[in-house]
This record gives sequence, structure tokens and C-alpha cells, in this order.
Amino acid sequence: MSSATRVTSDLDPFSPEFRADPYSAYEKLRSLGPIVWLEKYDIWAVSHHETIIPVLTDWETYSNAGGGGLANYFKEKPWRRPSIILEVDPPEHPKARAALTRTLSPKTLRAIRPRFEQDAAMFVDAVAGRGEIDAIPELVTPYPLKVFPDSVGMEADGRENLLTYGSMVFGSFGPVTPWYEELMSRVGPVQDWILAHCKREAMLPGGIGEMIYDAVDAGDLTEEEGGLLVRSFLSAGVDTTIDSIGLCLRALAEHPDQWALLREDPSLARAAFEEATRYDSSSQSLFRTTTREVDFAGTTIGKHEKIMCFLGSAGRDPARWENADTFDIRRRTVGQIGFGVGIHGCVGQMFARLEAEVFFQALAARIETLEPSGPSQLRLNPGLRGLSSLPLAITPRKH
Ligand code: OVM
Repeated sequence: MSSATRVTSDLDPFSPEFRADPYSAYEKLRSLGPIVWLEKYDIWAVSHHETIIPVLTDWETYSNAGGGGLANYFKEKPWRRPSIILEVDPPEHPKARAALTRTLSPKTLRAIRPRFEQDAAMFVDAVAGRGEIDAIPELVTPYPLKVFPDSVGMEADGRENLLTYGSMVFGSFGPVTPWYEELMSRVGPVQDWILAHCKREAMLPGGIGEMIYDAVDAGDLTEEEGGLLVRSFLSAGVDTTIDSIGLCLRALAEHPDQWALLREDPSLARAAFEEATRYDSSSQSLFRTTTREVDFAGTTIGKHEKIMCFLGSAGRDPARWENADTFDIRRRTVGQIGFGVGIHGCVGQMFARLEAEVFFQALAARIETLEPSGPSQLRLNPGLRGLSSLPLAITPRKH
């Protein structure tokens, strides 16, 4: 039976207070029930591990074509041509998904790993003797910003445009604010630069960008689709990993016992990253839009309404996780959904895991002590959780 009553809340998931401490807000949201109306934005919020999964896996009811963020593409014009993998449903989605899955294959990852290792070692070595660093600009950001475009096969000049474009892409997931408007005042030249670097002629040989154009030549994709899939790489491949590696690094710095475990046994690097993705994911929320009126746990949701799914809350849901608020790199993390789940689950997740694993192994092999030396700062982007600053005191490992 559907009911006319809905639980409402005045919580604002994009407010500075909510973003500064989302985990207390999630506790509140979860206590209000399986689905809550957020009156500030006229959207629904789902925050339990158990109820997010059915939303994310029922793509017929909960569409991605309405847009990945707060904006409702069934009612508003998108700011850019929609992504052909993120902002699309079946039957169009599987073709793009398959092309990216093939490109980001285990074989590709095996070939790339040695280059990740070399670059991770280089960036850690560059700071190991410095004593105090701001780990975000000096250690974390440079690594994905080199290894990802290198993997795509992108020229070295102008890569800072990737950070600006990523801010625009993920900024567009949130509300229109002065911060967003100021950022978007620069959209023209940045978007032109990105689109030029998605073209076949821009791909250096041997990269995953070239592999996309091989799929075009094989007849799997049109030339235009090829360019749009490279655009997806450039949209979703850099900020996400910078933020997730940064949050994992902060979790390790704030939990000396966990850092000690990793330092003693660098093979825990992958597990540490997985746990950080449960504990403090860079993707705290994803949106879906209903394709029809639907009864959700006794509440009627109208057609073309937006649902904000809090992955970050699922990771802390005590109904699913024992000691959910404890960062424990030896935890059994199977089933964590910090990368999403279903047909739109992160297609780059194995790439991200490899990048992070190699990074934290390099760190554990070279750094002895790692402690916060000042307050960290969140970055402003509403579409991703990440840090702009992480002051650390570090000492090199003696061999
Ligand atoms: C894309 C895209 C952009 C942002 C995020 C994303 C989380 C995909 O352009 O395909 O996935």
C-alpha cells in the first residue's frame, strides 16, 4: 500500500555543515526511515545500505538519463552533451560500457602497473626527506595527474585543464552556487581544450585512448562515440582518484595503529584502500531519476523525481557493518559500495584500486612515521568528497 505521508527533513546535503560532518547527518537521515524527502531541493534521500542497492540495480525504474547530479535532465537542459555511459540507460548503455570494460581490462592493467610503480616511487621519494608537507598538492595530486593522462596517451602540456574540467563535471552534480557560477564562467576555453584532446589525432600511441579508437576502427563505436568515451576518461579519471587516495592517506595518518600495520606489511595496501572506500568514499552520493510512479517501502514516489543515494552512508550503516565508524584495514570489506553497484558501478574501479595499491605500497616502503601536523581541509566541490589540504609530518624509512 502506498501512503500520502512522507517523512521530510530540512537537512541540506550541500551545506558546509553537512559536508564537514556528513556521518552525523547520515545517522540522522537513517533514523528517519528508508526514504526521506529533502525539502530544500525537492528530492528524495536513501541512506541505508539495504535500500540503496535495489535503487542502484533497478535501472528501469531508477534511470541515469535524468543526470548524475541534482539537475533533472528530464526537465532541464544539461550543461554539456550528456555522457554516453553515465547519463544513459539500456539499451544504449551496454555498448559504451562494454567498450570501456574491454579497454580497462586486466591485461591493460598488468601492462600499466610498472609505470605506476615507477611514478609512485618518484613522487614519494621527492617528499620523503622533507619533514613537513602538504600532502594533497605536494604528493597526492601529482600522481593521478601524471599516471592517468599518461595511460590515456595525452601530451604533457596543459594537464591542469583536467583538474578544472573535473571540477566542472563534479560541480555540476550540486546546486548552482556563486562558487559554481564563478567556475563555469571559464567553461568555454576549458571545454574546447578537453574536446580537442579527445580526438583521434590527440592520442599518443600505446594508450587506452588509442584503444578506444581501435574499437571505432573495428566498427564497435562511431568516431563521435569514441571521442565521447575519451571525454568520460578525462571527466571521471583524475579527481576521483586524487580524492580517494587523499582520503585514504588522511585515514591512515589519523589512525597510527592502522598505519603501523600497513608499514609492517605493505601487501595490505589494497585492503587499506578498500576499507577507506567504505569508511570515507570520494563518492558520497549518486542520483537516480524515476521513470514512473513507484511505491518505495510504503511511500509513493512520483514520476521523474530525483533520488539522492548516499553511498557514504551505506558504508557507515550499522545494520550492515560491525563498528561501522572504525577504520580497520583488516576488515572484511566485501560488499562495500563506495564505487557504486549495478550497471553504472564505477567502470574504472580496478584501475583506481591499482593506482592506489601501488601508491600506498610505495609509501609504506619509504615512509616510517606519518602524522597529521595541522588541520586538513575539505575541497569545495559538492560532487566529490576530497581534501584540498592535508598537512603531514613524515620521516623516511631507514633501510
Ligand atoms: C562521464 C562521467 C563524468 C563524471 C562521473 C562519471 C562517476 C562519469 O563523463 O562519463 O562517473
